[in-house]
Order: sequence, then structure tokens, then C-alpha cells
Amino acid sequence: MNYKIVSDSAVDITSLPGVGFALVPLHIIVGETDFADNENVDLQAMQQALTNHKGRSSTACPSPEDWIKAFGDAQAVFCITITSALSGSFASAQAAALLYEEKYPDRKVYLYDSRSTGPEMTLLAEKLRQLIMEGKRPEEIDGEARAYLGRTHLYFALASLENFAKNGRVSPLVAKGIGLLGIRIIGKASEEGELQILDKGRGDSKAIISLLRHMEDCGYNGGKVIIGHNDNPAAAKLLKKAITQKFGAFPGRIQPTRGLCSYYAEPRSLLLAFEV
Ligand code: X90
Repeated sequence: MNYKIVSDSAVDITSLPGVGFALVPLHIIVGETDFADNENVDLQAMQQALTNHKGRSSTACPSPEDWIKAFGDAQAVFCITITSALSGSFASAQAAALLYEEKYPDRKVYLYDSRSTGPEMTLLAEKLRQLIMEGKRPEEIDGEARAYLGRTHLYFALASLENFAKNGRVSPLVAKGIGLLGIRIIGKASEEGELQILDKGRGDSKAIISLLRHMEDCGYNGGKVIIGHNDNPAAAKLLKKAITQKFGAFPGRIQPTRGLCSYYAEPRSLLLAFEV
């Protein structure tokens, strides 16, 4: 049986060695320029364009056709999207899955609304890979993957909410004042997959202390961790060190955000995903 993991580009990885994998780009539109968030996206050029451009910028989710193309000829597709509470990506993948299954009655699409983004999507993609490599059947994989999604969390420390506010995804009132004086907004992806603000702090060190406390409150106990960051490797390393000190180990890695997450989690932001 031919298995494939397909994810939109909020997953923040561009390959998944060992299994069939396809990335479906979201788009970041800055003035006249469309940055497709695929493996070739030039993140520096994108950030430069955003800095230079004084007008509107926005994002767009994949079309059902984009998804279907990525499904290819797989008999079992495990399809991951960014939270449906903030993007049309899931709805688009759902439409694609219907069309695909109608056209090929012997194929099936297992669809996961991550209710999250970035490193929490990476955790799910890597769990699906593990289950496939263990030789499990599609239904088993699906059941375990859904249970797994209930055991992972995403917290963040954002340096700005400007692009969220500009695109109507949080109120301008909430966004105001962040980014000034190094203020970080600490929050999490809620159960419903919305951006939930928990507290504010000044600077990376306070943000890290707060993230550690939330991790502990969730009952973190040595599970896998992925730290995402937009152009803030120093803070990511500090967070890694703090986790190692507090919990005795850091079973995971640091990865930079790609296009979509970089656009919303603006420069200097941290994302933290972990299993409990
Ligand atoms: O369909 C589209 O155009 C994409 C819209 C995506 C909006 C959300 C992006 C979030 C990126 C920001 C920090 C974490 C927030 C977590 C909330 C679930 C990352």
C-alpha cells in the first residue's frame, strides 16, 4: 500500500526522509510579489520585502487543486493542515479529499486539523512517519495520530502581532503596544485552535521563564520538544538550555520558521511545541 504524508507549509519542514511526503505551500503576498512558501522560498527576500513595503500584505491558503496534485497517486493520504480557526486551508483540503475519494474509490484521505501550527504540526508529521515506518495499517495509524494530537501543545512568545491585526486575525486593540520595548506576548494555541493570550513580559528571558512555567503546568514530563523561531537563534538556544536544566534533558531540536509562520510570528518570536 502506497502511503503519503501531505502537509501545508505551516508545518515548517520541507522534507520528511523515509516516507512519501509532499508540501503544499501557503502564499505570502507583499504588494505585487507572491512568495509561495515551498522549499525554495527566499525567507530573507520575503522579510526584506515586508520591511520595505508600506502597503498591504496578506496570506492565502492552498486551493483544493493544489492539495489534489500533492496527493498524487497515494492510496492512503495523511493530510495535515494549519488550524481551521484561522485559515481556509483545512476547508480546502476537505474539499480536495472528497473529490479525490470520489474519483478513486479505493483511496482514502485521513485529514488532521492540527488546531495549531508550526512545530506542533511538525510533531504530528513525524509521529505519522514513525507509525508508517512501524508498518501499521492506515486505521491504526489514524487512531494513534488523533490520540497523539490530543497530547501535544503549542505555546509561543510573539514579538509583534502586527500582521495578525492587519489581516483581521486579532483585534488591533490586542495588538497595540506589543513589540515596543521588547514586549513579548505569551500565549498558546487554544483547544479550538485560536490564538489565546496568557501573559506579557519584557524581553526574551522573562518570556522563557513564562514558557517553562506553562510547560510544567501542562504536566510536561520528558516528551519530545520542538522549538521554532523567526530569526532568534539566541533565544531558542536559551530556551533549550532552560528546558535542559529544569527537566534534565532536551529530547528534541530547534528549527527556524518557514514563510507562513515567519510572516505571522514576526522576527524575534519563539514557538514551543511539546508532547505530554
Ligand atoms: O489561510 C491563510 O491565509 C493563513 C492564515 C494563518 C493565520 C495564523 C498563522 C499562525 C502562524 C503564529 C504564532 C502562533 C499562533 C498559534 C495560534 C493557533 C504562527
